[in-house]
Amino acid sequence: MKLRSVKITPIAFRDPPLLNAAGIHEPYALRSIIELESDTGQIGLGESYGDASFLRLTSALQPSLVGLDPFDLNGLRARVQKVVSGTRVEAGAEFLLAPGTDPVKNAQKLFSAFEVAMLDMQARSLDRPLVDMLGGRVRDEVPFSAYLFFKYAHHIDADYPADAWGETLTPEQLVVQAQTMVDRHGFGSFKLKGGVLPPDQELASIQALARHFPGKPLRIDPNGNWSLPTAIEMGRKLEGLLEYYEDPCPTLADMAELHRATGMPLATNMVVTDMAQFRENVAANGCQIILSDHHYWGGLRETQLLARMCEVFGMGLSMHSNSHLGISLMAMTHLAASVPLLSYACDTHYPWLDPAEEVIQGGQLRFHEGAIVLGEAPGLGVDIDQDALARLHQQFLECGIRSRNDAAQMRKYQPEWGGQAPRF
Ligand code: GKR
Ligand code: MG
Repeated sequence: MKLRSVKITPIAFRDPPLLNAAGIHEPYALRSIIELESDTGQIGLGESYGDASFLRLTSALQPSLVGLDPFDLNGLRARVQKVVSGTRVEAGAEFLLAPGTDPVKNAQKLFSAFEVAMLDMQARSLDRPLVDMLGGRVRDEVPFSAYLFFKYAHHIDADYPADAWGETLTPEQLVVQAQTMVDRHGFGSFKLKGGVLPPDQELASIQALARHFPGKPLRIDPNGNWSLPTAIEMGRKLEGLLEYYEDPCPTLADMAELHRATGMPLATNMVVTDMAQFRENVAANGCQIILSDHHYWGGLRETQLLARMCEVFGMGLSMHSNSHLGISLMAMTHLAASVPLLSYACDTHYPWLDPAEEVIQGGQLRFHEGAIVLGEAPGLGVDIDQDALARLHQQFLECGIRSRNDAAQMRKYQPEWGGQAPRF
């Protein structure tokens, strides 16, 4: 079996005005959809970043993949290395919320995007679920948490009607948002995207969640937007309320100091994003929980390796997420189902997806009591809706966004927005 065609389609989908440390989401989020086809008619699917610099890399790689055996992942790696070493590293986004926007991760991002599609093809050719290419499942259901955001009611500049969620800027509104997530999807734990409002208002929001959902695990993630003194002060006030405290301050040294000062379990998807940082983290004992993301950790198998490393060093593991569609959700699910150590429910932005914007056949995937249940369908278990893909590609061509920039978007609301971190 050889790859006969490699198609990469950039798409844009509607994204709500969610607030974060960098600013605010733009009206459209970008992704790329990868479709491989073999000379035997087998397909393989992938989903990854859709910003201009990533698309340049995928286009550079594309011709060298035709003729490759889909089982030859080392062949993929060699081709990725060739493309990445010949590419000038472009400046990253103004404010890095996650390494997904960091060009330093080009090789890992590029390999991962195509590794998933090749594993999907391998699995389909064997009529097995993708998880079987990863050693088989250790669980049938992968739990996700409700990912809560402060948000505005509508975008300042969208060419479509406001979403149905409305505004969330107060603890009361946040509880309503959380309850809606539970009613719709059955989530049993909650993550609040913080670093947005003054810290005491975010504390009040966590306290309101704790009152409304007694005993349910809670987390807050200020994306490094709190200084060390603020993070220590807030940590003391949050004492007993959190299952973990995610990336409150921006550096590994700060996280280590915070852990020494508070003893709280700290999680990260910002200061441990590769094995070199993993090693530094072990030495510093900065973070005790690593939030993996196969899109920038170098693929599904590299993330399994990370999981093993976490086990060896007695750390916890869960998953980070950016705005994404169902192909990514299923890749995360197959991976998480294969990993013995999955200490916490995974993050996902998926509930924020407008159901009309999904690219897979049958529409949006459903959570069952907060989990995605893994079936027996071959590969990732999803197929592309070609009409939806064409529509979302057209939306990409027309939306005008080519690289995510939450700070520039925020300046449309607040022209003086600086975006420096830590802000509090
Ligand atoms: O999409 O606003 C967002 C998130 O803040 C995202 O960019 C982060 O990467 O979800 C992320 C996180 O956990 O840090
Ligand atoms: Mg995070």
